[in-house]
Amino acid sequence: TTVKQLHRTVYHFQPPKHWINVSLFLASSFSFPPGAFENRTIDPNGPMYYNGFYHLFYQYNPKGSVWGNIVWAHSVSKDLVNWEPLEPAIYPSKPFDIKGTWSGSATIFPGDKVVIYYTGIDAKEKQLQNYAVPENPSDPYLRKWKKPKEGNPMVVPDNEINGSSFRDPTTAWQANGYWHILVGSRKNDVGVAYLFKSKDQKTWVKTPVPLHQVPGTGNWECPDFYPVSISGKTGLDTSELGNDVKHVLKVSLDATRYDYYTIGTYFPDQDKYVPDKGQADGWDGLRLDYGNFYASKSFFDPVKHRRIVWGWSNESDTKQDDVKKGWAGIQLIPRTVLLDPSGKQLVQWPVEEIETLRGQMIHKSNHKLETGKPVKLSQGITGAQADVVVTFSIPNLDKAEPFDPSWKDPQDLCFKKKSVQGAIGPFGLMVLATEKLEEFTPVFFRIFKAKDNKPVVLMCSDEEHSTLKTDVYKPMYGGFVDVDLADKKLSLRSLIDHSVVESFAAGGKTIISNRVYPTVAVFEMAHVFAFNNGTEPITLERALLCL
Ligand code: DQQ
Repeated sequence: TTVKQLHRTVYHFQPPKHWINVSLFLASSFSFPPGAFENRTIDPNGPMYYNGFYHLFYQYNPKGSVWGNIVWAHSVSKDLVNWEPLEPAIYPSKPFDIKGTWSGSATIFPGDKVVIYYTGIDAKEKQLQNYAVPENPSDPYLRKWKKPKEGNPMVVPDNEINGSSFRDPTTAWQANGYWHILVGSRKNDVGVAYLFKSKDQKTWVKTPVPLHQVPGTGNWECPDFYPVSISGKTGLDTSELGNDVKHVLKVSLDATRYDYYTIGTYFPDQDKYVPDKGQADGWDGLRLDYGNFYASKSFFDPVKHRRIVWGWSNESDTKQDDVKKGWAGIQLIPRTVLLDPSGKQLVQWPVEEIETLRGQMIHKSNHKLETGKPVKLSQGITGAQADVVVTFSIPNLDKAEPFDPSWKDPQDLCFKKKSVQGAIGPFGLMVLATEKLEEFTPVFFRIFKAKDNKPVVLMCSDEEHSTLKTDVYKPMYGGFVDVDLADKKLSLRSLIDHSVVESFAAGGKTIISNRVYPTVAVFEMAHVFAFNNGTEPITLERALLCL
């Protein structure tokens, strides 16, 4: 017997099947033998560009689709679209990592010297930081890695450090004559990013005070610390400093399983990072993605001078079905990351290479969206794999409902307004939708008006009707979109791929990623609609559907 794969993604990274130059139009209902994808991918590790190849490592269980037996699986690509799987690069083999090789990062030191820092779990379940280097640096694939005796384990937890929450070393950066790395941790409920300094990249000394710590946030996993350019449109290498530079500190909060970041100033001479005024530090902070996205990691791509961030999206299907499907976890489409001109947040956008997958295109323009009358965009084709780009124009902002300043949490607000018709919105897209809307995943906006008449834009996505399955986690997600709507336009791009929807509002200011498991809205039965359920008219100014 074979398992019909309704939900396996086609152009999102999954091991070991790689997607080879497929057009997004690959709608046939293919089947895989059971056990063919016995695996689970989680955190992206050590992404880098080296010697002609992009490398992606990831936390991987080669033995099953639940967490365990963690190794660093390894794939390479020339274009971030077509991936070639290689054998695992790092796996338990030494006393300092015998119980697991957990997350970490790659650094390319001057002279093209590649080093991987990762967390090893020793026989006593203690978390240690180790390093690995290529066995043969001239092998362009960097297939084999060794863990030199000298200098390993590299950093062991001292008395102050909680040895069971001490992991995920960052890429190293240089400042003030030293190399630096962060390691995520906690002191009771205080989230901590420990800072270590080194002259020789091997012997590391902890600074007296951590680079940053925030009470009440719990364990910090997978920290990421990097510069962004204030005035430029290109990404920066990890050691860039200067007047035109701000820094980003991202941490993955174990307690909520979301990736939060702040923008701030790094003071290398004081070993200190201070978030800018107005940047919420902790659970109320900005998120890289307001949906299913965790343990992200960025790297600098020297070829296209961009910083790229990778994030992992977990299944929200039942464990049982994960095992039945034989795979679990995907990597979301890598995104370029830049500082927004406001200086107050980041903007992320799918790497341009993904557009090479675009095949058939359907255009629609200037379409009035009448209240309660959805417009089908995927006429005569499947919407199970698509790249949808739409721009809405909002003729009448005056009619927007007043915004209550006590509405702080966007996700709560999406809930609160769930069955309330608004004036401006809800309007947006319904994706992975059946003709008669038995199943659909809406991604939509509601617009309010603040006291000063400025618009407040809320983005929501509601998984309640995403599947007829009852035992699946179907959250509501929400985020605010910081735009002034001066031109009365709001854009939305959704990347749809069977069980994943990644939606980018206003050019990448706010992002929500969903994992959904339709049972009828599959393959050629899956459609894309634009809709407006608010009382005020909205125009679908432009829609582009690429399959
Ligand atoms: N997953 C890894 C850890 C990391 C966590 C273990 C985040 O290193 O803290 O597989 O998902």
